[in-house]
Amino acid sequence: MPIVNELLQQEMKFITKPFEQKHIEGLFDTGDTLMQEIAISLIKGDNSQVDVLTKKALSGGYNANTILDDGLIAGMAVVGIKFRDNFIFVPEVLIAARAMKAGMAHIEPILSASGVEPIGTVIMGTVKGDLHDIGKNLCIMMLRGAGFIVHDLGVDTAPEEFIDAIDEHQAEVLGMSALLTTTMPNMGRTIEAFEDEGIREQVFIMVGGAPVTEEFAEDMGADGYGKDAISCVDLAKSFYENKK
Ligand code: B12
Repeated sequence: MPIVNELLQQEMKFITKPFEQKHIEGLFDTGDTLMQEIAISLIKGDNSQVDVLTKKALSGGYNANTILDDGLIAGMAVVGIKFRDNFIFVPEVLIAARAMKAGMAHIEPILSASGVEPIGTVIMGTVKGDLHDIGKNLCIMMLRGAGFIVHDLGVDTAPEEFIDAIDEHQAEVLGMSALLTTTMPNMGRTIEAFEDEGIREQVFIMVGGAPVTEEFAEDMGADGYGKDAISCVDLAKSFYENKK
């Protein structure tokens, strides 16, 4: 199915690389008009419209994950490419991020409302020097929805803060997020800090974020790499399952 929303079609002129055109078209291939409206509202940074449309979708029976993937994340993918290629700048991205949060505010209670016995405690944070938190927050929503207790350390988190939180909450799983190639090495530095404290073996460390790869994660000594929020949950679950 094609991109049916006219404004969204116009956005395709900003996507110049053929493989990215294919990728973006693939994100909208269900041809769902409401999901495309949510995406374009996010791209335009219209947070009140994202708020209204997300509520409309939920009351119309759309699944929270569908809205997240086919509306909000798909829209953010376009924003990312426009930002990288200098069609938009930091203020526009911040406005789009605010719109994303307006949608996520309705989705979070649904994804978090599992009511099951907690599986375990996870500490999550974005590494030192990095202010990106949308992906981390999505992971946290999904982890809570899957039955984990999650302590969110926010952004720009120093190695000692991760160590203190693990100690304070007696957590066994740590998740670090990084979105910048310049801050990715801070994941490795955090792992070294755990080694220096002699507590590396007590903690399962998982990492993620758009520029992070499986290979990079392995090289710096992480226990797991997740490409999205679903794999983040799978990783945390696998740790507890292997412990049994
Ligand atoms: C939104 C955004 C911003 C916003 C952040 C707002 C916020 N509250 O987060 C603002 C405007 C503040 C911003 C600032 C900057 N940004 Co920026 N930003 C983005 C953008 C467009 C989207 C990121 C995003 O939210 N994606 C959507 C989420 C859902 O995806 P995600 O984060 O990857 O998370 C998913 C997975 O990776 C995974 N995951 C994430 N974390 C974890 C953790 C674990 C444990 C696991 C298992 C999985 C996992 O699950 C998530 C859900 O599926 C990206 C482009 C892009 N496409 O990535 C650029 C991008 C990351 N930014 C970039 C840059 C350069 C900057 C700035 C340096 C710009 C500047 N000149 O000031 C600053 C840096 C500020 C800082 N110190 O951090 C570059 C990075 C380039 C590079 N190679 O390092 C990018 C790639 C844009 C580009 N193409 O050039 N940015």
